[in-house]
Amino acid sequence: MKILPLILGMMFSVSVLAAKVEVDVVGMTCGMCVEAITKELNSTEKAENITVNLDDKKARFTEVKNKKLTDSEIKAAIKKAGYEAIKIRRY
Ligand SMILES: [Cu+2]
Repeated sequence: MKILPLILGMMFSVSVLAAKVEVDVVGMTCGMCVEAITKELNSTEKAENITVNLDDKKARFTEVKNKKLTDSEIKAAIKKAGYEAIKIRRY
């Protein structure tokens, strides 16, 4: 049984999976807030599948493959849009 290459292959494919990120944002109240935040996250060119939800006040996105968007970059982008990122989760 060639189990080792299989395990290594699985580990590799997990490591290159883009992280999903969820950010709690303070201050957004309407659709224009949603647009502003989406635009700033998009302009980092390190986030994709961006969704900003007004109901739960969260921004969600996946990191572009092999491009790590750090917590401080996320906070800076949200701040640039005029809001504050208070909690960042990766999973
Ligand atoms: Cu607004």
